[in-house]
Amino acid sequence: MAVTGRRGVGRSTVARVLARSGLAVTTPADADVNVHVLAEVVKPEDRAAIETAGRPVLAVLTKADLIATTAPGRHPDGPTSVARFRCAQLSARAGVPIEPLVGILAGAALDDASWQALQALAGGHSVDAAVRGRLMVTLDAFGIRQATAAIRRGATRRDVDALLRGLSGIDGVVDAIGVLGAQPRYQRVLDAVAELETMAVTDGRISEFLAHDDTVVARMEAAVEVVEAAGITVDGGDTAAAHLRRAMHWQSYRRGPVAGTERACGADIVRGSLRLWSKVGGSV
Ligand SMILES: Nc1nc2c(ncn2[C@@H]2O[C@H](COP(=O)(O)OP(=O)(O)OP(=O)(O)O)[C@@H](O)[C@H]2O)c(=O)[nH]1
Ligand SMILES: [Mg+2]
Repeated sequence: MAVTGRRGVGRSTVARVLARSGLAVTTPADADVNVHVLAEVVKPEDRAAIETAGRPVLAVLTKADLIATTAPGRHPDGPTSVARFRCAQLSARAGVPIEPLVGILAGAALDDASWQALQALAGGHSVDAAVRGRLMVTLDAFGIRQATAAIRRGATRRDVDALLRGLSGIDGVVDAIGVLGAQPRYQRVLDAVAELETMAVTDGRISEFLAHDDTVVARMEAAVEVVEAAGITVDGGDTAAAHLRRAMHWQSYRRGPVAGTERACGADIVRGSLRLWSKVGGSV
């Protein structure tokens, strides 16, 4: 994916945490999905960037912690509920759904010095200005407040790492990218298969690769991601009966009135399911 957005909105932080989550961050020229980073507002240039992207765009409202800390009142649905509400409001202006993110909290686990400082703060002790300054950079006021409150409730270091990660919203962002990326990723698989099929005519190793169990199952998995991104559930059972049932279901699906990609997905799911079925000893 490519990470886009206005200067200073938090692009570098978002790119860093996405890379750490195992996603490939690349230039706009060869990305499948754009992650457009917003902070606080949707400006006309944001709309323009989203509309002219020419590919799926996920808008991310980062610095969601600043919204949580500046909005007045109590937040009965959790500290990031204000940010989620703001995302829903801004979404109409942006023209796409928006996921909230606290980029700084999605990063690495706490180091020893930060953990000790948070424990001290939670216990009502003071910490030296340099350490406190560093905590402000890595967690900001929101992260510090959430972490110290959790420690006072008895949270362990591992609990606090998990809490901060949960509050960051990174998992929601990664899932949403997975959904948007499913179709372009599958298209890449189809393009590669078409090219390999041409090469396989003169190279037996390539036809073996294409016919290999792992290849057939990988094609099915890419196809499953596409149909699941479209909101269709695929039976994930791994018994012979489940594989056969899935094969039959998708065989009738692909014969129905469906578009080209869906037909191709159906074919890949049928082929993968039958291969898995024969591997677990299924027979007619
Ligand atoms: N509170 C808070 N601060 C953040 C968050 N994400 C980034 N920042 C801070 O915002 C500032 C800018 O973040 P960057 O990620 O460098 O932003 P950028 O868009 O790459 O900026 P430029 O490259 O200068 O255009 C830094 O001081 C970050 O620490 C966040 O989720 N919450
Ligand atoms: Mg930057």
